[in-house]
Amino acid sequence: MINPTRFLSDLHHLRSFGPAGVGKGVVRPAYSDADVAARDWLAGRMRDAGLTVQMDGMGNLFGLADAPSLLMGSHSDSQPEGGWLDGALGVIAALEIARASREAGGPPVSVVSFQDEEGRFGVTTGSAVWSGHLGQNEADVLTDHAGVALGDARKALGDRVTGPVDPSQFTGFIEMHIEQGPTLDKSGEQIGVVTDIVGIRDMKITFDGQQNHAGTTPMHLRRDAFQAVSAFNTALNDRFRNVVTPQTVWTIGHVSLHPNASSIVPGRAVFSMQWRDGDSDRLLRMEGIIRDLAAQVAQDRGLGLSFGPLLGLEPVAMDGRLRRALEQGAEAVAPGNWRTMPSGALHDATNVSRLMPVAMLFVPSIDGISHAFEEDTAEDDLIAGVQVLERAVQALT
Ligand code: HGY
Ligand code: MN
Ligand code: MN
Ligand code: MN
Repeated sequence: MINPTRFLSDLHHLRSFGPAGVGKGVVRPAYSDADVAARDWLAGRMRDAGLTVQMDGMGNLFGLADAPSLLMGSHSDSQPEGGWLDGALGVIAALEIARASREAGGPPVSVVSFQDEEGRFGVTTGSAVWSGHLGQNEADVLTDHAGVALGDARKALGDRVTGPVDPSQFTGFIEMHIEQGPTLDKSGEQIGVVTDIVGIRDMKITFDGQQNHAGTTPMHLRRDAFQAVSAFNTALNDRFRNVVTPQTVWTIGHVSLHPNASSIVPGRAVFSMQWRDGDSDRLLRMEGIIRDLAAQVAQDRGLGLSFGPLLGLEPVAMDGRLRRALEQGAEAVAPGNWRTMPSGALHDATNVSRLMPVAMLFVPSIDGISHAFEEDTAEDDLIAGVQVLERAVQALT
């Protein structure tokens, strides 16, 4: 039987690594001191649970049960301003299931905390490398917004790295997560069983203009890199209108201006362009529009233009057998009070689906808020989710 007190106690303990303030979220980006310290603590909890600890070169942390086993988990890194449950919930829920199953003489369950799911260096880079979607050499040259290379950042792992972890020992992967959107919170349902996960594209774009004096340079002579970003964004929303659906989303979430001073016409703007949809063809059409429009804006304004590497993941469907086990568990724990739903957020399960069957379970996010310090979920819902996992694991053996 799962132990809700032990589960909640560990979940709150993980929150103490990189705390943003009392009762708030966390600041625990991949390879930060807080992230590495959290992995050390998690490794100890895995050992306490009788699991064999291994860490691969990316910092993906595994607690291994006897093979073959089911793998469960998520990630313990956070966004630069992250909630306390995003990723952490799936890792601690997996730990509780592994412990409970072992105590009851049940099926072996292994646990994982993937590294850099939140994309300090790209898109879900830890599980992307483990699954073979991204080569280690390709990953190592990816840089964060400060220009730090992943290959340098991961040196923070030191001698914790034990070596590669063979995926063939796992029979499937189940990831529990908060929904991170408003659907369950609005409907009042307690559980979401995921049908599929959206696809994503992410690319840095750079406009190079002419840095100049903000007082003396007439407007018509400027080659202002920020004005170009602004014009691009406005025109993009218009150009997308006939291509997108209500489920399509796109975001410019990071802009860096050089030299970023009030009295200087910005000479350079580097910004992130991210877009998501459940249809790969639509993602491709959007890419074409982005590239064409950026080229047009650059040409009209006499600016240089360059694109960074196009990162991305395809949409994926969940495995039918694992999904049915979660659905039966949901009906037993929350009769008539659950639904099936797609995921608009990305998850490590997308990468892991290259290696084995995967499925995902959601619990509600209060007010649909995530990737923000306010992110939270009712305790009853957290526990209900772990109870669904427990039933699913029993049904799968
Ligand atoms: O952005 C995402 O969907 C994920 O939380 N990294
Ligand atoms: Mn997450
Ligand atoms: Mn996230
Ligand atoms: Mn001056």
